[in-house]
Amino acid sequence: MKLPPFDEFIDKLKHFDRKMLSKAFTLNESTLEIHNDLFDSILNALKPVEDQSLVIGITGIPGVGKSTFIESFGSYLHQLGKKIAVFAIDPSSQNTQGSILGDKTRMEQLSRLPNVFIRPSPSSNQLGGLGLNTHKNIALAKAIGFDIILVETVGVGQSETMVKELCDLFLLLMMPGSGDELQGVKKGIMEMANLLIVHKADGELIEAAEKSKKELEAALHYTRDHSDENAVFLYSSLTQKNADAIWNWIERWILNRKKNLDFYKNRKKQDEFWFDYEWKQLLIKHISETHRDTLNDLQSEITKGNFISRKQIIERILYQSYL
Ligand SMILES: Nc1nc2c(ncn2[C@@H]2O[C@H](COP(=O)(O)OP(=O)(O)O)[C@@H](O)[C@H]2O)c(=O)[nH]1
Ligand SMILES: [Mg+2]
Repeated sequence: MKLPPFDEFIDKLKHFDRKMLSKAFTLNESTLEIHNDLFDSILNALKPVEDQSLVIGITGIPGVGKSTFIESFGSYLHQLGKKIAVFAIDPSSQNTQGSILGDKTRMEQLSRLPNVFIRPSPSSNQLGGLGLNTHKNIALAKAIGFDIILVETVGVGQSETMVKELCDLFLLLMMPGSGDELQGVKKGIMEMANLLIVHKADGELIEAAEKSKKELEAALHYTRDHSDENAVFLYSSLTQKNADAIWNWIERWILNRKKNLDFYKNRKKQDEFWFDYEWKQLLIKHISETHRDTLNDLQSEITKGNFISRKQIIERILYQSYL
């Protein structure tokens, strides 16, 4: 990878240079340690900024319109003068091919706007199945000075929990339609969401969308405290109807969270979560590299049908470490 001198690199990043942003994120997603080191130096060099960013996680079943929502609502936010970065997180999928193509075409207009940067989900194969350095990409986007960072969950399963650990506000998109359709959303996700949006509230779907909104509000009434009570909106990515109302709600909600310090407490907890995640990942990587032979030996024992106790695994690995 061809890179400019460090200071020039930093300067270009501060000016939202698309090519440089792309290179920087690649350094983070790379499996090469020197790339990761350079990325960390960049992050460190940019670090002491006044962070005004807002990270919004967006989830919902495939086809609910997450990518289209980002294109539509992102364009609305851009009109308000916001600098926007978009990421996708997909820890479960082995083949993200479809989503990359889908995201690219769905976010075409948005991706061309100035001060907007879209990072498609990395192909996990290329990253040895890990490549979950999205939290660091987000840290860089914050440090550079993006105002709004949108994170789309691509896979199903783990990704919602991961995104929850990355965002200040968790938004769930729902299909218009009643009870049965809602079951597509896993239990617990609805409780995790701070804001619910019944999407595709346009054309023939308007009536169904309004009905869903009422049902959701009734359901939430029993599970939520009063501050969250009205957090169900209708939206259409085609008409952008309610974009103002949604954005006003978000601004007020965030302001409240900042006032009562929950916003900052949540970020601190997330930093701790990712530190924990990171050192474990690094340890695994380190051990699989430095103890390849031992691990291979143990594996061939298993293949032969031999029993290996946990204690043996630990002893073999630690014994070798202290040789
Ligand atoms: N009628 C209508 N269709 C939409 C809207 N948003 C997205 N769609 C359609 O829903 C489908 C899935 O959208 P996509 O953004 O790829 O969903 P994702 O899998 O959740 O990212 C596409 O065919 C979109 O054109 C909307 O606001 N109204
Ligand atoms: Mg999508």
